[in-house]
Amino acid sequence: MSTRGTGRTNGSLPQTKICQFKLVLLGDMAVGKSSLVLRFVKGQFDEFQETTIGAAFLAQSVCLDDTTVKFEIWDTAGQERYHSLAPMYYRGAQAAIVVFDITKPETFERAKAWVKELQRQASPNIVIALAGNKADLADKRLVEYEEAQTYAEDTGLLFMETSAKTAMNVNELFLAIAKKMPKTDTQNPTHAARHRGKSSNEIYTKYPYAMGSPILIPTLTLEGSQHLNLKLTLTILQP
Ligand SMILES: Nc1nc2c(ncn2[C@@H]2O[C@H](COP(=O)(O)OP(=O)(O)OP(=O)(O)O)[C@@H](O)[C@H]2O)c(=O)[nH]1
Ligand SMILES: [Mg+2]
Repeated sequence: MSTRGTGRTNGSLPQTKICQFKLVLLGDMAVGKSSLVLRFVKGQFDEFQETTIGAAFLAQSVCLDDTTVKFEIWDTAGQERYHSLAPMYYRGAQAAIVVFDITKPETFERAKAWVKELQRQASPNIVIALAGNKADLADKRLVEYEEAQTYAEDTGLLFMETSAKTAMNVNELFLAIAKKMPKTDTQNPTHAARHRGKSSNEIYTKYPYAMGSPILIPTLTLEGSQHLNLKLTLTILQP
């Protein structure tokens, strides 16, 4: 996470503080992960949303008082064959949404397994939210609200039932997560990247240089779409 622009200038209006967090969505296939992201980022819903291959990256911000919370969202693929890729996306994530489908009990069990994996292997203070999606299909419900809520309470998770289709609780879920995120400044590579005018989803690697010489910084640029593309560029800085 990183912040900038804190404080006031000459006693005038407060500047907006910007905090940035990596958030990952996990859950069984077809539970509606991509649909929740599409609803949150673009306000849209697609009945024929295609299954995700690998992972997709999108960004969206929410405003909280004097703070803009920007989420860098990794929407993972739920198909079992992509399971081994998941650590790549939840590693370093400050927040996770684990999604299940309220009409499919097996997806609730899968969600519990994801929560266990996150608790064992993700960052120790990751904020985890559980989303019982497809709440619009209440007549086909097979996971009771109380059951999921009790599990979430016992496990220390945020919990909401959502519907990507009707937009129920979608913004509210991201907002609730944003409220739980720490708003303190931490210097990290993404912070440095933004100050060099680069997009925030870049990974900078340290590179030795001699005083007075140009500094070459190999930069891995992550460009998110349906597929994950990696591009290697060289950033040249004069000291
Ligand atoms: N009724 C209803 N359908 C939904 C909802 N959310 C998603 N769907 C539908 O469920 C199907 C799967 O949605 P996706 O968003 O692709 O699910 P996913 O979890 O991203 O699936 P993978 O990418 O395969 O892991 C699509 O046909 C969506 O239109 C919802 O809230 N209500
Ligand atoms: Mg998807």
